[in-house]
Amino acid sequence: MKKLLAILALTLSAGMAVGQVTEDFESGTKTAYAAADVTLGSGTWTLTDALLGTTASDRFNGTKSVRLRNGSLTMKFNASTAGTVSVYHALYGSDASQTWKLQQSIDDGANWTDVGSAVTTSSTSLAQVSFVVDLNSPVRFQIVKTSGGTTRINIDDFSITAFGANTAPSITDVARTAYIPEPVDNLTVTSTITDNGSISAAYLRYTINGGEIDSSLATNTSGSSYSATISSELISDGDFVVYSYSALDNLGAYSKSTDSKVFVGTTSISTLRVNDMNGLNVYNNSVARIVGTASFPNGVTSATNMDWYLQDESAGINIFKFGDASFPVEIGTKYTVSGVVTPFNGRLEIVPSSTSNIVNSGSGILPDPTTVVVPSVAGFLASPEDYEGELASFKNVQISSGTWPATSTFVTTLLVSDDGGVNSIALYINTTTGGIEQVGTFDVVGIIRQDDNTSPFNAAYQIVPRSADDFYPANTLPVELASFTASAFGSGAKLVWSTKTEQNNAGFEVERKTTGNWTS
Ligand SMILES: [Ca+2]
Ligand SMILES: [Ca+2]
Ligand SMILES: [Ca+2]
Repeated sequence: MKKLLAILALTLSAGMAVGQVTEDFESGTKTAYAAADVTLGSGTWTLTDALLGTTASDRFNGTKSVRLRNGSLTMKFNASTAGTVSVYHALYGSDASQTWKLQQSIDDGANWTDVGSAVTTSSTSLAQVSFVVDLNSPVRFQIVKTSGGTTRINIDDFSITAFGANTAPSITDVARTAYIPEPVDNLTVTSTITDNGSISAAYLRYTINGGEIDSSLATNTSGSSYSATISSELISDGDFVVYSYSALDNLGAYSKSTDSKVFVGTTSISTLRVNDMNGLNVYNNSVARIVGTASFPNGVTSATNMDWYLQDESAGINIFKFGDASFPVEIGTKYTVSGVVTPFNGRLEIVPSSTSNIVNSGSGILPDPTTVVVPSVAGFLASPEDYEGELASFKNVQISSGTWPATSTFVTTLLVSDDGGVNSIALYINTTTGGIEQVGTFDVVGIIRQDDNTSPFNAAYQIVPRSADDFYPANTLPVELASFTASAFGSGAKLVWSTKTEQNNAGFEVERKTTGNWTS
């Protein structure tokens, strides 16, 4: 194994020397979208409605990439020849899928023609795409957005090989056979690997829970298709697996695919909620399956997109998906959700690719959907990230800034405080939730949402009630039932209930009636 890794390391540098033009977008600075030239390592480029992005929502290798909105990035110099053009692309932030194309000019940028077909970017993981050009004369290139309007993509590591040069293997279509690998099954990953010569070896490289890199030899199953597995004996429920394909060609040129990241089986929500020192979630772009109870309904905060919350015994998380704003979600029902771990403005989301990845599992016993009773606004502000995504209750607050809107068609944010305005938190209300004006002191229940677009993402938390029923007179926040079921039990009846919140509650009194009045 050590020998293999040494060979891979040596050939990595050999492979990189092949490129005639390589641009990693690391050396320039451009912070505004307005069209301007920027001097980069390879030469001068014109970025039109594009900038060099460095934020947590940008996807890049290194520390920068181009963030392209509705424009283009264009070389202002020629490559002397061109064999293959390769480029990495990914969606910016949570932007929707969009398309772009590569164009070439053989007359110093006077006229442009398309190279290959338009490319659709639909993933938030950087993926490489290659275009065969094979032109033995000077040529320059540009990338132009062709759809998506003001949605954005990131472009990185643009490279042009010389005409006739050996190119490293192209690895595409890296795919797991199971979206969520189960601990009892081998984790099988397939890929397509092509080369201008031939492939001498291909491997699946992986780490489990951040351990040492291991690899398993890939089998050439047919044509350019490869398959490799990680044994089920190596993986358990909740394990975090990072893997990629690597390949060597007959001349020793080496390629590696971008990393894929997945949690095996079912993962607790708190496992996913780990941020680094800059407030960036360390599992960004991983795929995970979670099981919990719906704590916030769909359709309250967005008329166009799915936006609700799921909470398990450990923590809460936002479930977000473009479209499907009317997908039915019942508070208190258990759901199994699989999707991509995606931080957005400090808010941790699971983004399912389809509603088929949201399964109502409500017939089982509900996990206890504990509503966190916040000790005080000051207590909340001491560690707000502990509450983000969870249903929380605040007692004895007053509006400390802003005025309850007069109309019933509003979205507004007020500040509320329980200590006369010394410490305050935002209260988000809209048509659904703000129907009853709160005067004086009151209690309120809501999800803790975050909307902070600046690292380290430790500000801009707000309470978002689920409906007008989430407001209560001061210090009277009552018991909220999460579930109540009755079933035959011998000649009697078995009653099972769980609560979301209990304030000032002495206990429960069960009454029954056959005919006439209720009796204890
Ligand atoms: Ca870069
Ligand atoms: Ca080759
Ligand atoms: Ca957060």
